[in-house]
Amino acid sequence: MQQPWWKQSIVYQIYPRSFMDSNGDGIGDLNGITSRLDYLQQLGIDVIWLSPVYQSPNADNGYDISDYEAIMREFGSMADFDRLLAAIHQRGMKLVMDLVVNHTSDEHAWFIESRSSRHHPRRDFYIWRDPVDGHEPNNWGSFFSGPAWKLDPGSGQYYLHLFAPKQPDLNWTNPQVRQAVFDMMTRWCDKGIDGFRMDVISLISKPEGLPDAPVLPGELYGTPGICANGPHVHDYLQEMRQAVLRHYDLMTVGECAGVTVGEARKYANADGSELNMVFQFEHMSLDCPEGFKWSLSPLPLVPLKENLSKWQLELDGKAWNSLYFCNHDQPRIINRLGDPSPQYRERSAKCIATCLHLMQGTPYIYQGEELGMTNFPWSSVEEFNDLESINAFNELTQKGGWDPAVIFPMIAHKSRDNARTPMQWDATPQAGFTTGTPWLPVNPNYPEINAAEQLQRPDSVYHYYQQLIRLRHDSELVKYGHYELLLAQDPDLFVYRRYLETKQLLCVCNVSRQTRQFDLPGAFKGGRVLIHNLPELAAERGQLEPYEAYVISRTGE
Ligand code: TEU
Ligand code: CA
Repeated sequence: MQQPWWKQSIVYQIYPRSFMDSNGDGIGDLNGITSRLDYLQQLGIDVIWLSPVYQSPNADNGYDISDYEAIMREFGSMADFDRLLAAIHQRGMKLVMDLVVNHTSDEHAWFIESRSSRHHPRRDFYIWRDPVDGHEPNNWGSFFSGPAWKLDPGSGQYYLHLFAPKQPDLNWTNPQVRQAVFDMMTRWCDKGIDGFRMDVISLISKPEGLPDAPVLPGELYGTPGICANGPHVHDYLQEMRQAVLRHYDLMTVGECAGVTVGEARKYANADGSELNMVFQFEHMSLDCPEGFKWSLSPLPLVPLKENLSKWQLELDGKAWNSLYFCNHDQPRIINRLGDPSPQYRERSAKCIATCLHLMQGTPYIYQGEELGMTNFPWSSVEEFNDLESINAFNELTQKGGWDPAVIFPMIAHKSRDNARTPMQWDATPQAGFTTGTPWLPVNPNYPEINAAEQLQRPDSVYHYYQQLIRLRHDSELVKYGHYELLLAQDPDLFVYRRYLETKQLLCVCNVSRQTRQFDLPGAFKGGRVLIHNLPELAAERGQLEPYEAYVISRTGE
């Protein structure tokens, strides 16, 4: 059976602000991306996902859009965009755009009109409510601290914002809102883009009657997570499929905060009625005990294996997985699951990549992940740009009773800004990202960790990713094989089997600093080693070095 291209693709996410600055203003831009396409082509990726490049006042770095059909001034022009798209297509790659339609910016024309009067025809484009006893209409908090409602003095009503006050939520129950979004999407599709990554699409349908939400431990407000997988979300996505998606050959991935495996089977149903795949969050929450994001606990391997294995098994044949550890909202994975010390940084980066890239699903690589980039050594809250980190620090110290000296390192460890420091291209000043002053500081480790150095060194993390990508492209087994976890309770080893007809492979990763004993199962003795992150060590020697990883294959009768 002919499989769709997005099941055979590896996606590379670009955060445009931090990728490459072409004009020295310290801000990455579209021409900068165009100038680095050869690097991506050489890596071997198929699809580029661009975080938002639309007009935005940048309260949340482009996730607050004031005009869906214009390019952010700092990033360039529509002509620059057209050139970028053409250059991507010329190289046989595809482009997926970020679609942020749970909310707009408060500077979007729709919101300006909506706010202008209770009687404006666009009033109902957003979610307005009267005060209740002089207070917010319910107890919901924002994902970015504080209440999820803001009073508009002009009309005396509150509007809902699950994220920042500058990100008012669209009212998806209004058919005119849906039509306006679908029309906008159609215009982008007609331009020739190849798909959408849909920002917090699981939140667009709010629960009937907007009831109070449970207050999680350590929180001050009801959880906005109550909006996940709401009553009409699947109706809206099916409508979107009919109105827009089915007319084009697209890849669609829904960012689905709060999604369960059961819900994912609907969003990403193999019948093609909604989206192609979702980003789930469960595996990235395992180092957030009781939902407390800022915890310093490491990602625990046994629950991580259990979780990823559940998704592998329960979506197989019914939906399709996305595979990711890194994006612009997540701190660097080496600092969560690997070891950033010089001794093990590269080896653990390769080990973690092996765990992920041998699974069934579409892998996502976030810029710099292919170099083993690490968290930034933050020393004060003034260095942060991200509103989530800044607001959390202020709220937790001012209202939450936290000692700043205790909470600061926790926020520094999990801050989204860790992923947003500039891409490290070479060892020249500012890592070759800009000739000016970068909008966020470059990680001081750029003289050791940078693309130029890794491109000329055959055993670099970059070349290991290149090999993992090639492995998937060349193998039906890697792409479509079934999955079975072995040694589920082992606290150090992540070992799984993939099988398809008579072919099978074993992925063996020691995700620890321990040297471990490991006997290769008999069926794989004499098998072919497909990839190995240590040179010249026999897979059959009965032992695994710290962070050693390899994949071995076997074709049976
Ligand atoms: O993120 C939504 C989301 O649920 C979280 O990952 C969020 O970033 C935060 O960590 C909640 O505590 C998406 C985008 O990826 C993110 O960059 C945006 O800030 C957000 O939506 C709002 O558009
Ligand atoms: Ca620039």
